[in-house]
Amino acid sequence: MHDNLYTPRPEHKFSFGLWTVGNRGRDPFGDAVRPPVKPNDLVRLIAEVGAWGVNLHDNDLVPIDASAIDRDRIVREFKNTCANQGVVTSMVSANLFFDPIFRDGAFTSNDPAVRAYALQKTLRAMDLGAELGAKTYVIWGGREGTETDACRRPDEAIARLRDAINYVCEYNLANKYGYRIALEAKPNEPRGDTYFPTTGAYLGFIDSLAHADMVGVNPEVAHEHMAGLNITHAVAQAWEAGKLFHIDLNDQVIGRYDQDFRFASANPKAAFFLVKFLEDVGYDNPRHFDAHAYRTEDNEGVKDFARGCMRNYLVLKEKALCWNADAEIQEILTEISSARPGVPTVEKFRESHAKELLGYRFDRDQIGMRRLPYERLDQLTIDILLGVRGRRSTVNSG
Ligand code: DIG
Ligand code: MN
Ligand code: MN
Repeated sequence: MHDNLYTPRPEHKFSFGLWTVGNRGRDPFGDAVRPPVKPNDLVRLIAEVGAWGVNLHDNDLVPIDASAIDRDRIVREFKNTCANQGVVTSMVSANLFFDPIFRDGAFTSNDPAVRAYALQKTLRAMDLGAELGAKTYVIWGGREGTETDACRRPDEAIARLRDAINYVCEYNLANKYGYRIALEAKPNEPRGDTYFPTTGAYLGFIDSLAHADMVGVNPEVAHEHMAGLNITHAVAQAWEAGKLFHIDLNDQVIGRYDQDFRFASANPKAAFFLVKFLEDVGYDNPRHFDAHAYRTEDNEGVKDFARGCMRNYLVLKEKALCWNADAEIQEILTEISSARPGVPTVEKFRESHAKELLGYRFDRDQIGMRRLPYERLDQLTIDILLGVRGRRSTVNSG
């Protein structure tokens, strides 16, 4: 009975990029270990494991030098496969990082021709995504950065990126594509330092855009972890600002290169609080697993990887329900945040309130004595995560 709780369904909006389940295991120190899988077969794999959507960069599907006729045939066949498999194309992006022309960036490159080519490639990727029905367009500036800041002033790079995104937004409007543009941050790799290294940096940038309402963020777990940050805090800030348009779920050991591990496989506690947040607030945009199988896996292992991403999300979703339903946890939460009779609280400013606040004498010692049983609260969380407490536990919970 319980396992159908962990069976992915379309309403979960789980998606995988062609480059994730199609990852061949290449790394900086080793060649591919898995045979290539064609995009249409990857869509079949995505359907087989029970996911809802597929994402792609332009060249994951259409080779960079494909003729117009080949491009149209490839797109037509892909659309048919997606329709037959019941898989939606939920997000699209342009690969502005693999071809050598982008070795010094794309939109922020010093070379005006490179910046123009990056824009052309982006517009064509938007056309492609619109044909496939995608409604989210992700911009990940993987090469937008430096190894030495001698190459350009960072404020010039910022201005170039703003010009490009403003142009993209105008193109979106002119063609009535209806995209929401999601900016994805990463602190480094493949560049030594990447502009806009964190989700917070992008949140501080979006309001300077001409069409800020059309632009949000696509936080990635591994990327915030690489920066040593708390992914749930970054996601909460984006949500609170109405800018959480998309999310890249995976996992990562802090302080390492971009590991793109199976979701929740490295730090299940951090993943739990992220899932709890997303479910508590009713996040309803795609849940994209931007991750890949261990290099040690064969193509069957890739399915284990994909199933594990979705299973872990759903297991943690159920743990969040247990946590929210736990009477002792809820009692602690009420106790630690209750107001005190007769003691002022923070309210909207008004003269009379400020007068009362200024005239009140806070008893610091008495207030400071409130117990904060966070050890107990966190242990209850760990007990639920380890399965010794909660709705399914048969053990007397300690
Ligand atoms: C890497 O984390 C980036 C690229 O794979 C892609 O552009 C984006 C969308 O998931 N994530
Ligand atoms: Mn990544
Ligand atoms: Mn990503």
